[in-house]
Amino acid sequence: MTGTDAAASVRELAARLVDAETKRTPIAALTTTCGPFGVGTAYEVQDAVVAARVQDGAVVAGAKLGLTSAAKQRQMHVDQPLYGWLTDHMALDVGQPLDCGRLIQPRCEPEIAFLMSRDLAGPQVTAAHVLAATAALYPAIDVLDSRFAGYSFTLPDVVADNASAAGFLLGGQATEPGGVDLRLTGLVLEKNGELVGTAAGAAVLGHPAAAVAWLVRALAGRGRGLAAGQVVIAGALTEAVPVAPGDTIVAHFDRLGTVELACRD
Ligand code: 0L1
Ligand code: MG
Repeated sequence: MTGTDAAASVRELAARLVDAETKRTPIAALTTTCGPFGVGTAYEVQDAVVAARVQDGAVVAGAKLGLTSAAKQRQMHVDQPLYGWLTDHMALDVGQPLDCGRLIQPRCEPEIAFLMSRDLAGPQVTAAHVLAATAALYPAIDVLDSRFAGYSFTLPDVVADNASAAGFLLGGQATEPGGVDLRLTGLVLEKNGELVGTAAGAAVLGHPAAAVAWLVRALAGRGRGLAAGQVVIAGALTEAVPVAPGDTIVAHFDRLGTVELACRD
């Protein structure tokens, strides 16, 4: 394939994903209908998907990590983390319900969010650098919505699909990172008042800040980094929970506070 053909096919794959999201119509996994492609190509498709949203007026608000816990990797049958991008259009405010009517097959999962106080980039960044560049930590809920029918995909598919990004909510309590050992941060997750998950921060690649450091190093490989003011959600502590109108998800984090999301039509 020539460089021009490859670029056209990246654009074509991205257009299918944008169309699926816009029309709320799931599609078959790209690797089944278009043939296999690698994770490198998948990130190019992801970039094209995000660029299309920016073209429509969205602003990149930060990044998300995915598949950072053994529970999520098992659930999705993959063996490595991934990242995607958050836009301002995905942001939910405290008390704002999730409009399920705009989504295909929404799921929610509890995460720890980092608000960056300064730019951070480079191939040697560690968890310590991440914590030093963090203004505040928040309890967060990641709203996922796979554009693939049956939530069925390979790692390149879900990378191309911008890590199933659909929404994110930060809780109302901001905590300075100094003095909090995020490995030991306990989590209790409830759906409609029933316990559906428990975990500790160490479920996220050993330490949520280490997960963000992995992201920064991965971005460095593509000549990119994080910017001051961006939010990073570091990856789920538990499996994702399917949600429908009428459901309420509450994530209680030790020290970091509680975040609650009501789902409506
Ligand atoms: O946030 C995530 O873990 C993204 C991974 C995508 C797989 C999923 O949709 O659960
Ligand atoms: Mg997530």
